[in-house]
Amino acid sequence: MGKKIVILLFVLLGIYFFPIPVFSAIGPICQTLQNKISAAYDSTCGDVNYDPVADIDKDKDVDLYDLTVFNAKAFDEAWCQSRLDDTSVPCAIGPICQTLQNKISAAYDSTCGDVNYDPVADIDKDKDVDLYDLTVFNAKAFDEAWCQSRLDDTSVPCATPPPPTFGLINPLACNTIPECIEKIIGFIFWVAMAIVPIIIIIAGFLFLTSGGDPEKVRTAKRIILYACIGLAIILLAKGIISLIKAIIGS
Ligand SMILES: [Ca+2]
Ligand SMILES: [Ca+2]
Repeated sequence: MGKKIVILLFVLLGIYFFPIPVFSAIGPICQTLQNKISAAYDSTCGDVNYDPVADIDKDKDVDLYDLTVFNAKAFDEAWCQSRLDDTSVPCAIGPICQTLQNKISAAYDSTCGDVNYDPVADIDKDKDVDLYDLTVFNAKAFDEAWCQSRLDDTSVPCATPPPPTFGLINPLACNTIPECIEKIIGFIFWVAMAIVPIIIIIAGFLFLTSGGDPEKVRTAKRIILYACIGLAIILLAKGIISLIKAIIGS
């Protein structure tokens, strides 16, 4: 009789001190919620593993507080279900990050040279706005200071286009229009220097062989005159270029 009472007392004490294994196995719904909290633990809005369902108190992060609240309710399947049903998202994107997001959307899938390419939207400055930029943004979308720093960074990663070249006169090896003009006039000058004496010799020959024919004499005089005028124009053009260069000091 006394032995039975002692055994009964031990059983009652055992139930009193170790009740959980007997009465409180975690249910499947709360298990699901616990798994979500574990997966999202130590994350905040914007993190890849952040899960608004796991953020029990909806304060934009999943931390010890959420776990503590869950542990207190871990055997209340109805409560766990209500948490699973509440898929509201506490994260709200701020106005600065919204501006940046708009820029990324507008420039999405563009590269240097495209009309809609925007260096501000090219977060990693690799000359295109693509999924990588969007992914980096999404991870920081709730960090207004970071978004501002991106908006402030207007540096352009694109290489500056080479100076325009003039294909038609490029054999003269010039890159700018004034340079090209100078080279062309220089070329004409040297051609004229070779041709003018020949023209004058021809005119002189005509003059000598005119035999007093006034028409031939006039022609010879005219050839000499035009050759001299042409030479004067070329000398003048070359002189003007030298003068301009002297004035602008290049
Ligand atoms: Ca929380
Ligand atoms: Ca990029």
